[in-house]
Amino acid sequence: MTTVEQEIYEPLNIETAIELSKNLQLFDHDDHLTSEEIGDGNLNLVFRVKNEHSGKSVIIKQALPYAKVVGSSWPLTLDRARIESESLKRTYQLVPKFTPKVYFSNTNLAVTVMDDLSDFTILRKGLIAGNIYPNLAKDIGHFLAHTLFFNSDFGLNQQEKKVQSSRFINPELCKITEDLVFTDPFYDHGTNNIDEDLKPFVSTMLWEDQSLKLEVATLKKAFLTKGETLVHGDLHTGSIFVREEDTVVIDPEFAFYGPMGFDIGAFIANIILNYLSQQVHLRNQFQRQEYQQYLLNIIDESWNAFSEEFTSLWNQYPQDVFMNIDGYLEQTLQEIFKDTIGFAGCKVIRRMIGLAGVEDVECISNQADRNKVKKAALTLGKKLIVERSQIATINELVKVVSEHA
Ligand code: SR1
Ligand code: MG
Repeated sequence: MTTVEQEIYEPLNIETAIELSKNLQLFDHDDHLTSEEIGDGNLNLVFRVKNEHSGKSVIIKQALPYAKVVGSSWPLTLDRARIESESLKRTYQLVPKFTPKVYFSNTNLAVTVMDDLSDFTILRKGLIAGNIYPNLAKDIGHFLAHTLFFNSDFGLNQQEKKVQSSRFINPELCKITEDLVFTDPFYDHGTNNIDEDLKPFVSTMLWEDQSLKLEVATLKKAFLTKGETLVHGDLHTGSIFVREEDTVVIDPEFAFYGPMGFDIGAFIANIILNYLSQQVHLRNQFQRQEYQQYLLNIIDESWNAFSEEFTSLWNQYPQDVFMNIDGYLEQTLQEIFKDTIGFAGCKVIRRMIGLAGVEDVECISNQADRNKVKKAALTLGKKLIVERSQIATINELVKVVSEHA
């Protein structure tokens, strides 16, 4: 039996999830509650506990002591549940509109209880279905500007930032990213998941290219060393919930103090992957062109919303005396942009050949079609990495992406 008082870790099941939510007094003891495990991610248990009569429901997320996607052979720290709940609480202070409210968290139980967003859809699924979300790009741009600015030395007291960064030391989850995003896909590594037919292409395109590896090494170094701000750390389209007009960002268990461009790069990479997959999903040429243009607009608008809002925050809430020096803002944005493109390239590549692919592409049942999309993605991902210094504006980035479908 799991009680709050005991605080002894054990994985929840549908019965103990109900028990826990009653013990937390989120429901009355005589309420008739239902519970289901709805987690479809790689790492955790997620329960929805609901009073069918009143309609009230909560989500209970619990970290497992291993990576669910692999099994108990891959042990993983429970501390990620603490990181996730602390990140959600901090983000809720900054952008409540885009963040689930946390009702309860407990480090020993590795549990976070939060808003149920059951009337929302996971963005990845919405994009695969070809849906349009008119506010998505501006919401993500706003979310990123506020979270990245107000957790950085530009927008947070610089001593407080040091204290805050110590609460988000996340070595095990960073190591997953260091391996799965920045290392393994660029070598013939056992964690990769590559169709035999694609191997010669991958070998020539990635593994034998020393100049590409030099660029990836530079990006990996930035990930390892640039503790600029509190990043979400895994901002793919499976970490975003959407309704027609609303956007909510979930799942920040990979949060740590890292480079500003990392989250934006992850978001753009996943939009790119959906864009490329629509070559197959949308067979009607007119519909495809229209939807792909919508996806290109998301890339353009999210960056523009981010940079405009970041600029406004920079001018209103400077924490550093140098922030009114001509050129400093432009130089900062340019550096973020260059990192964004490089990280996006790495993220695109990892999802095509590394552990944990994306449904947008993996759900293409015809092998030839799927591999065609993967080849286009690998070619584009590599170009983003090696040519990131030459892609100077968001319009140029959009043009490069549009040339690969
Ligand atoms: C073992 S975890 C695999 C991936 O799932 C998460 O969403 C992260 O992207 C991680 O790299
Ligand atoms: Mg996740």
